[in-house]
Amino acid sequence: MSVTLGPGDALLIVDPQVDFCPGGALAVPGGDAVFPALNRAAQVAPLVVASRDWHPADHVSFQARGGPWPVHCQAGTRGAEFHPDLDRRWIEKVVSKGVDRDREAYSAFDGTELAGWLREHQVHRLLVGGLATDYCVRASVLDARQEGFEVMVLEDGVGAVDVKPGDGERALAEMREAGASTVRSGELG
Ligand code: VGL
Ligand code: ZN
Repeated sequence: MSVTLGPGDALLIVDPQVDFCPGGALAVPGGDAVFPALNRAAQVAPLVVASRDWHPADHVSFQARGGPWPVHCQAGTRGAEFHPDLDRRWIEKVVSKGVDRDREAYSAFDGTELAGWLREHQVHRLLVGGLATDYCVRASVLDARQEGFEVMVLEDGVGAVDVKPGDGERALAEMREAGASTVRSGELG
């Protein structure tokens, strides 16, 4: 089965950042394996947008404040940068999330101008990949469905934290349940 991208389609790359890749502060196992698929998708997508986790130094999600996570994706630091393996040439728009010190925001739609920007660009279908499947990809896909977008998840372009084994698979099942389909980068034309 193949999927042709055209007008009305956009690729959303969720948090393709250094800290979510091996060697980073909150690494997804094998997280850097998503880049070949993401880069292939970016090359054929008519429009590409990326989100970034962009936290203040004392963010509520950090363990020092009782949150679940080590310090990660602190705005302006190396760990918050897009991973060097990401082909950034096609990215037209970057949205930052998790910027309020007292509020967690996993979804790329949460507190950002993303939905409006996509509508302004006549987007009705989103191809979504990035990190991590079980947190920010999941939340972004569920919000995208709520916002009325068609969604395809790029299966070889996502990676899970898997705090509990199977979290990534369960998240994918939830996204399908919400009406998202899945596609592999090799099927894109
Ligand atoms: C994420 C945990 C904490 C993500 C962000 O991008 O999936 N996960 N902050
Ligand atoms: Zn975060």
